[in-house]
Amino acid sequence: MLRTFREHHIRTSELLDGPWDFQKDPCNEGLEEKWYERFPQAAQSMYVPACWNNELNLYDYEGVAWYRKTIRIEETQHVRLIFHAVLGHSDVYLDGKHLGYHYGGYTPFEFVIPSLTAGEHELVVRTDSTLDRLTIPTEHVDWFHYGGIIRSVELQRLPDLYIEQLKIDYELNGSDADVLIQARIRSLSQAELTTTLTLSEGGREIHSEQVTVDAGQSVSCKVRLNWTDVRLWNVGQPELYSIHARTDLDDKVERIGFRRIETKDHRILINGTPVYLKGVNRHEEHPEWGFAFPPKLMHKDLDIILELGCNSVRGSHYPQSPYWLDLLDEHGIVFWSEIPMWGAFLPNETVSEPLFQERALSMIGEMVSLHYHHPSVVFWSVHNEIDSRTQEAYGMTQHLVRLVKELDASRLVTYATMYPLEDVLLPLFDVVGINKYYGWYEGDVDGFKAMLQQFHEHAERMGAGDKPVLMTEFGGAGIFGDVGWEPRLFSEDYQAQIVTEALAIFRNDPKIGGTYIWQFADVRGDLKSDGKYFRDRARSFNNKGLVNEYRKPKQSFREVRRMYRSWNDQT
Ligand code: ADA
Repeated sequence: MLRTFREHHIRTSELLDGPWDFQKDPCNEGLEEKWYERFPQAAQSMYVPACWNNELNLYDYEGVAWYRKTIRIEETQHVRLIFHAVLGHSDVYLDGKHLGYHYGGYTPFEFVIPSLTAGEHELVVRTDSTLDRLTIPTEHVDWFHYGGIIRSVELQRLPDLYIEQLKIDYELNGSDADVLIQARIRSLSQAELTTTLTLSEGGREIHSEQVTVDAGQSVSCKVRLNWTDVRLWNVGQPELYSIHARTDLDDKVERIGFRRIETKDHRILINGTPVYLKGVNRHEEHPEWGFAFPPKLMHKDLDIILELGCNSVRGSHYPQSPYWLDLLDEHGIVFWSEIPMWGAFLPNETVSEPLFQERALSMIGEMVSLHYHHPSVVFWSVHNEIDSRTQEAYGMTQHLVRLVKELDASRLVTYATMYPLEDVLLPLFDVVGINKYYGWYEGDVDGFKAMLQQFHEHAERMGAGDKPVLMTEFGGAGIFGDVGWEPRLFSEDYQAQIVTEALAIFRNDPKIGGTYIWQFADVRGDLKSDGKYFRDRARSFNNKGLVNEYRKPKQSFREVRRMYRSWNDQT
């Protein structure tokens, strides 16, 4: 299931999920040997969506792998193929012809194939999960180097005139909304065609017009409406509106929520009211599924996060599934969305590389377009822990922030810094996130107090003293089941102690607007026996979860639940 609601009532689609033929290509011979025309015999079967690393004998395979699926088309028709997420580089071929290339990992890409003839067709995907110095993330990243087609592949059937995009924007004035609905209708026909575009909300028609589209062209229809007394979406008050666009033979549903986001006095305001963000960092990862995280488990994650008393989640460190965001929309939970630029070991030269920047920009564009209508998304984050002390970082960040603002001026632009006291990027952002691990990687928990005092002074000097500051990462490892009489390193007791002490410090600092504990659940780490990074990751996991990888609570979970539940949502 891709969404919690139906996106189409007229347009038909099917998921190509299930077993595909699979062949790894460790020596990268497939291109030369034209596997896109002649797929090798020895292929094994691989379930889509999945990470191949979860299958036997493929645990640490990083590199090129090929997938093939034969599809049957009953009658000649226009087809839209959507790959909802494939890790790394992907090349897609249909009947031996190259449809296109995509680089990314957590956002969809698509191909429209006009008049695909009735009969059988061979769909081949070449993927490459290799991480290097110019990929995002680069090769040194603190999560497992998974590969594969991690979200569904969808085949939609399109009529001659189809709704290519439905975009909804609004300006709020109190509880009145000036709504702008834009529907782009594209023609796949050789002739001029006319259709009726109808818009409705909650079953009530709100607009109708005739639209004529020239052969092979598209038309953008803009509809402005004034709605009075809209029900506002808020934390814990998930008021949602579904807008249904219909043409004679096609349709599309988008769901929105009305809310206004601002910052004032170091706080995030939603609809004019300050919200203190009680959050966790969540990887969309599980040892059995990797990043191909099934919807059923999203419900469980949500239940646990609600039980914990959270009102916010940071989607560390990549755009998470629309199904997950639907759930957050439906429960009034604030979400932080980010691209997978993970910088703790990112060399400065990489930051200035045009290809690296180009990839970052396209990932931002795709993230914003994927999550645009979710009211839960309050923050767009452009990077995590890059060396934010340098002019190179400043140069790149300016481009990234400018793009986000152009694409969406209604939300807050942010990032997470690991160099709060020397950071030169502060003035570029609406909100600053700080990642620090006193009590774990450095000193003891009390170190937060002095650091924050110095940070606030630094922010003042940089002209950024009025911005909200969120503690976006802090915590320590606790191995599930390791409990005792004294809080030793790696015990549940020690983890619970440093997390709760840190939370108490942050709650007493009026300039801190919220906390995101690192992290919700334990996740697989990237450990190499010959590598120098992440050597402290016992069991090959990052063990800083409040719950373990199977979502069993540690002592820290119970302690944080006690604190988060006793804190007011407002300040
Ligand atoms: C960083 C990083 C996280 C994780 C964490 C840790 O702050 O952003 O992804 O690696 O440190 O556990 O050390």
